[in-house]
Amino acid sequence: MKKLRILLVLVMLGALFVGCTGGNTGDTGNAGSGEQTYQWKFVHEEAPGSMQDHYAQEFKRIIEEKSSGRIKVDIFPVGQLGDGSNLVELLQNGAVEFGINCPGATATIVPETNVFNTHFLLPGDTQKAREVLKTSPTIKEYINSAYYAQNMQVLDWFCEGYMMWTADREIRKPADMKGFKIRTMASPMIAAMYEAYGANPTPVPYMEVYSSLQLKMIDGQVNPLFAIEEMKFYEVQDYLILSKQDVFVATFCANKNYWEALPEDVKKLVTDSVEEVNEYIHEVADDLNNDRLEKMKANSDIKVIELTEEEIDAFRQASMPARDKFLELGGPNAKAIMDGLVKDVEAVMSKA
Ligand code: 6CS
Repeated sequence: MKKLRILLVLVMLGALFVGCTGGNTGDTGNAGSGEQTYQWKFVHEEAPGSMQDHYAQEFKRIIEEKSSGRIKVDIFPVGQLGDGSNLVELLQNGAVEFGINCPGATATIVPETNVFNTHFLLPGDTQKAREVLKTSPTIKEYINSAYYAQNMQVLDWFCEGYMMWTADREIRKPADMKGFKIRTMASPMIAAMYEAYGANPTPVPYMEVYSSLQLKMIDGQVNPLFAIEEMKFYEVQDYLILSKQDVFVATFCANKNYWEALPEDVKKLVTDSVEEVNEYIHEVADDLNNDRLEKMKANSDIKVIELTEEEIDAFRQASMPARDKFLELGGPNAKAIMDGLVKDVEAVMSKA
């Protein structure tokens, strides 16, 4: 079934880009890579207007401008070519050249990324979390290489905001989560975290979360504020809990073989553009999430719950034993990754 779906997408892509080979649309005839033109497919896992879409649109704008039109980027949001895990496969097998994915979608393909599904690990301040993603030697050494082994070249890491709960009930302490059917992305590490609170984590594809909430097949879900607003989850939930137990981390990657075959000048255009997009995305992240929170408050009667430090701390304590699950799941370097990331976070937090 999965193979059939990939085949269908490949046929669709072939029809869309008939005449193009491997994302290069041709050479005008002069020697050197300077005349080569490119048409790239860029997939992401979210709706138009989302954080990932902002990232993709800004990347397209900058690189098309920097390359004076030699490079064209076509963006495919979630649903057009599949959902999160389908998109990772398209990127791995080179059917698309570039894509954004997250540790929910790569949890079984690159198990090392499950470290980002650990609660209360990255700093609670999103700008500090961003600094960890930018500077962490552990990510470079172990996680980027794990992506590489799966045919993906990591180009950037960024964070989209805190993960927050929506629910059909008030949740202030782990005991309130007993038996709570929370929709999560399909990661055994995420499942272990919610099981530690006594909840019943249930994976559901992103595009089916709204209807599953509406039909009461699940009791709640977890996502950043911008996503809760744009996917309209708040319409079918009574409570929004500002829980902040983890931040949503995203990875921008190229297909490894495609990346390696690109001329150095084109790679540089990409890496220069990525540096600018990383700045941009972290500037818009907090505003986008805050604006969407205000929009939800204005457009619904959802009850917003701000947890106190003590209430958050009770979840922190309850989550700690579940960290060990990463040692089982996170591949041969799991311990080095967990210990290293804890140290990298401490290094960022100890700066003034
Ligand atoms: O919950 C999910 O499945 C999705 N949430 C976001 C914010 N991005 C992509 C992911 O698939």
